[in-house]
Amino acid sequence: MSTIANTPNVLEDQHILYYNDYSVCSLMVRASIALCNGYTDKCLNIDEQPVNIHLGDQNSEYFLCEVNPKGTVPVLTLPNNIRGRNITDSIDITAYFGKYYPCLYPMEFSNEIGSLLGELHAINFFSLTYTHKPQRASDMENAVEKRLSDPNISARYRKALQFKRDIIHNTRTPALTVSVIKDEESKATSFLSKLTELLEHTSNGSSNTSQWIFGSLEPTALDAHTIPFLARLFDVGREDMVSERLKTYACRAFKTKAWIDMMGGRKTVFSAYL
Ligand SMILES: N[C@@H](CCC(=O)N[C@@H](CS)C(=O)NCC(=O)O)C(=O)O
Repeated sequence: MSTIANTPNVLEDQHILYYNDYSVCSLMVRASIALCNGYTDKCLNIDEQPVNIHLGDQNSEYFLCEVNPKGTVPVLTLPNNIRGRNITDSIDITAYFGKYYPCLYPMEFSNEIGSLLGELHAINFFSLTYTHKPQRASDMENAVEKRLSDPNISARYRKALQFKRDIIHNTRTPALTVSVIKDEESKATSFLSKLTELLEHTSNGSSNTSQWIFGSLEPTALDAHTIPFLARLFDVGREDMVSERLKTYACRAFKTKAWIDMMGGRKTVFSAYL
């Protein structure tokens, strides 16, 4: 896997998508394109660059100082190297893709999609994923501390690493306490029950055979973000949180060529934390 050490060569109209195969938010944005390919004739030039977040590539000087100070993936850079305009959040990246893939936000559902995506991303995925793997948080802290212990790093890099360390302290380590995990589970349950209702509404008493949440012919942004989330819940043994209706929905989605090609048989969680 590549290390993010140097400024990549970028074509004029090219976007770069920094991602990781085991990052649920990266899978959400990649699914936004993968599921919708074939439903657009517009072309989006994207160079997909893997970032090995388990080896710490997101903590490199280049990544923290030039790509994303939060040291997270996914990140989308815009064409012509517009500095300081990288998109560093998966909801915003999918919204940007919506200009090229209108099926992601059909007009009649776009408000509901926005509000449900907000609800999904208010869930701390870290709490649900690493519930029984607290070493993930300490591994992250140690990786940053190790880089900070090098006396020869530049002042800007030291500052960036200290900022990243604060993020880990504030958002990762506390996410694994019993009470926070409980809160995140109940947020997830509430989100999932809304999806079950929507799917029941779509399939009940109508001849609609669409496989997607809103019964549309094409997948929306809500499908693109929900499918990786469900895959993640299954991978960490949380299938008991998922209704039968949602399981049927997920199984159908996992059989699409787009999903199979994107996942290449991988789980959504890095093997060391399974
Ligand atoms: N709100 C962000 C969250 C991004 C995020 O937390 N990414 C995780 C992977 S899913 C990451 O990069 N973790 C590595 C790290 O924090 O060092 C989004 O939706 O894109």
